[in-house]
Amino acid sequence: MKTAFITGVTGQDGAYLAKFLLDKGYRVVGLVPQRSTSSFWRLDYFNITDSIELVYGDVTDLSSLVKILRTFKPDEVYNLAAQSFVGVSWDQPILTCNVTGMGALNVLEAVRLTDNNIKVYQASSSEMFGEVQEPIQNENTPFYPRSPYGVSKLFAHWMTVNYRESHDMFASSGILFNHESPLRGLSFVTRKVTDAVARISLGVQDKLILGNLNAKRDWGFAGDYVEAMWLMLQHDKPDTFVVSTGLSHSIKDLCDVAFNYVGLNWKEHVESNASLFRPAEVNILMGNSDKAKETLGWVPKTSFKEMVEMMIEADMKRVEKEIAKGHM
Ligand code: NAP
Ligand code: G4F
Repeated sequence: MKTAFITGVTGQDGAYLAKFLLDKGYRVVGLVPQRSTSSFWRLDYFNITDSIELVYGDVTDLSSLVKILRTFKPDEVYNLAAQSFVGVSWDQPILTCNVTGMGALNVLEAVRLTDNNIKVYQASSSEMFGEVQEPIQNENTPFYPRSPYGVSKLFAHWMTVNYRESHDMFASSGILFNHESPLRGLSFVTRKVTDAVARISLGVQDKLILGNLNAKRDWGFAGDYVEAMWLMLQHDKPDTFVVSTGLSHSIKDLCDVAFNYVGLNWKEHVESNASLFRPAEVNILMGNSDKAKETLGWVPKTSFKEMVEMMIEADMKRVEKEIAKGHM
């Protein structure tokens, strides 16, 4: 039986990946930072909390990582831990760089010090493309990050490449474009929209205040994307892969699809407020994942519309339960 160690196991991707690996027969060990905000609701969603061996530790604490690797001797490490909200990265640039950037280096260093045969997956991001240098981004597109988060992810990405080349480690970097699900955090725009659509259609909210409605993203489904992470570590050599759908939609398109699903007109409910604009925006992202398709056999299965509708269905159920409990 293979053992996988996942940092960020309590996050969106961590939960989908843990479920995916458990279904494949893996022993799954998950890192849990010891602080009051940690919650297992996403693992509970799949009913897998008790199937994972949860251990306290923190990616900013190298010693905790070394101890865990020595204890559990994993075959594969998936570094998903991050301060992953781009907007907050301007308010907490140092924390973001410590967790998202240095945290990744700590994971690589822990593997090098413990057993450099362990395969490592680094969760890189399309935010590294930032102010895009080519209309469609692939593995050869130059990077131009626009946020402290994007800069810290670029540091982590290049460290992954460097450990691959310097220490002969199996360290792969997945440059994943935005991916969403019913387990997405409420601060991200897709979930903010689908949650509001549920509340507005159930009569407990009227307006939705967003920031820049013209930004465009290449949005996929998290459940599809975790398979690509796993495939990267099953490949015969470590490498860098873009994972995307190849289609880009604006926030307006997102609102249109989401409000339409419940028979509402988004223009009657959505307002744009400049206070929610970012200091430096990533205006458009659109990825080319041909390399992942040709090398790993990976293709996205879920359409943008299916993904948005899945999120609204989940939010409707959750908000209905909240209303029934009188929590509104
Ligand atoms: P997420 O839901 O925000 O999950 C982040 C995880 O990191 C949480 O489990 C969080 O724990 C954990 N974490 C935060 N600080 C930590 C620390 N100091 N030590 C250990 N764990 C810590 O993010 P996600 O959407 O699942 O994304 C997974 C990874 O992929 C992240 O690295 C993200 O930057 C990257 N990524 C995401 C996307 C996307 O569209 N989702 C695209 C490209 C790349 P708590 O629950 O306790 O806060
Ligand atoms: O949903 P977002 O916050 O995601 P963003 O910034 O693209 O980052 C996500 O995807 C990255 C991959 O490219 C990940 F690496 C990262 O960890 C995260 O998962 O914002 C998407 C767009 C932005 O252009 C933002 O300005 O939506 C725009 N937006 C407009 N109004 C808003 C809002 N974003 C948020 N969060 N909230 C708004 O009210």
